[in-house]
Amino acid sequence: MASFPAALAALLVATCAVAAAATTFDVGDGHGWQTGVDYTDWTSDKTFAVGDTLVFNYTSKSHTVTEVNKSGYDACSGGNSLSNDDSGATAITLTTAGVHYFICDIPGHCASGMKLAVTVTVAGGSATGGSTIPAGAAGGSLVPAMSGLVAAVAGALIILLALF
Ligand SMILES: *[C@@H]1O[C@H](CO)[C@@H](O)[C@H](O)[C@H]1NC(C)=O
Ligand SMILES: *[C@@H]1O[C@H](CO)[C@@H](O)[C@H](O)[C@H]1NC(C)=O
Ligand SMILES: [Cu+2]
Repeated sequence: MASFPAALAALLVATCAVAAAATTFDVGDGHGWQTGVDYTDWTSDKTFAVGDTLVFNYTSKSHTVTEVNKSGYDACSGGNSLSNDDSGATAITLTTAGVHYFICDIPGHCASGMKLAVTVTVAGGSATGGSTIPAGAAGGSLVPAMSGLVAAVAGALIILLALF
């Protein structure tokens, strides 16, 4: 008969398999956050999920990481920012699905390439990389993630029953 700790470990492994997929992205990789980098190109081979973190690396005060809406992104305007930081090491955890927009608010820098748009999908959801999820539709996309969790917990319980 299996020991209780072994069964508990099986439960933890099955549950964490669903929850532990968060990724940390270094924006621009080796280039960091600066002018002259094509951030659209940088995002093109990546997918971003709720829970992932963006780390912007730059010289403090030389740039800003300013989250704006689409209008601000298109116009390179930080006037109605959702958040703003110039610490030099800005970490943004993506907490909602949809498109998130970031610009540098130093005059001229956004026009010189410092603009980043990331499409964030619900972790474990079925949305594909190229699609755009309107912020208002996030609730519906939670269903696949929740059913995945329910399946994992059910699976763990079956393992527990088999062991005892
Ligand atoms: C941040 O950028 C500086 C200068 O560009 C570089 O020396 C450093 O390694 C970078 N740090 C990280 C964590 O990428
Ligand atoms: C962005 O924010 C501004 C100011 O709050 C607002 O006027 C504008 O309609 C917003 N644009 C979008 C696309 O949400
Ligand atoms: Cu800048």
